[in-house]
Amino acid sequence: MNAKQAAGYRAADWVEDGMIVGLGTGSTAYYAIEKIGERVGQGLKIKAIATSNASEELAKQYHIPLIHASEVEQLDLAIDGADEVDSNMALTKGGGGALLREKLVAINSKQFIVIADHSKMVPHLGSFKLPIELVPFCYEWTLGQLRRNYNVPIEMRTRDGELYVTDNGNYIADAAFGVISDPGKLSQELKAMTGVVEHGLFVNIADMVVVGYEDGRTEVI
Ligand code: ABF
Repeated sequence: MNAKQAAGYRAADWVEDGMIVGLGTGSTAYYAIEKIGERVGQGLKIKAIATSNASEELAKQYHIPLIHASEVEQLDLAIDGADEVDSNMALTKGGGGALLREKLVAINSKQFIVIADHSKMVPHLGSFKLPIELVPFCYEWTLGQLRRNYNVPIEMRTRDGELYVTDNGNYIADAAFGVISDPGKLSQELKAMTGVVEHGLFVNIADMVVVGYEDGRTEVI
């Protein structure tokens, strides 16, 4: 069992009968969905909302019943990965491009559990480039404003030579801030910018972190 699998499998223990569960995105969330799917196969009765088309397809493979957000007012539990986790449980997310749906699911869940292999635990956020989701309309202007505001390398994410398009039809810029000393302040500044849809800083959103280790151990923070 690898570190991501250990964390993902352990987090599935918090899923109980009757819950509405948010399913995260990424290779760690993959294992949580796998274990939840296994338990659904053994009779666990839940409903779920996926944070990406990829996780939706995976849930369908495991016959995890999916519902639309309009059918519920709140989720009981969301389980998702992260690119970085700092000592205050602030997160960098969005390496997988699903940050907008991930944040909507996380903030509309009674409990948000982050699952991460130990390499994601950092003293300060920022080594991982911060994903910022931009409206396509005149994104060049928004990108220019970001570069002027912060004077750090910010590049548009591409895939196969084209601009990467999120499941929501937006673009992503990845910003190499380096150490982010005040994630809360940066989070508020970015959200105030016209043209910025969302960003990958999750501040004061995580309730718990399940850290996985290569020997299969897990640590709950
Ligand atoms: C997703 O999980 C993203 O927000 C984040 O980028 C990714 C982490 O990837 P992985 O679990 O594959 O390391 O939630």
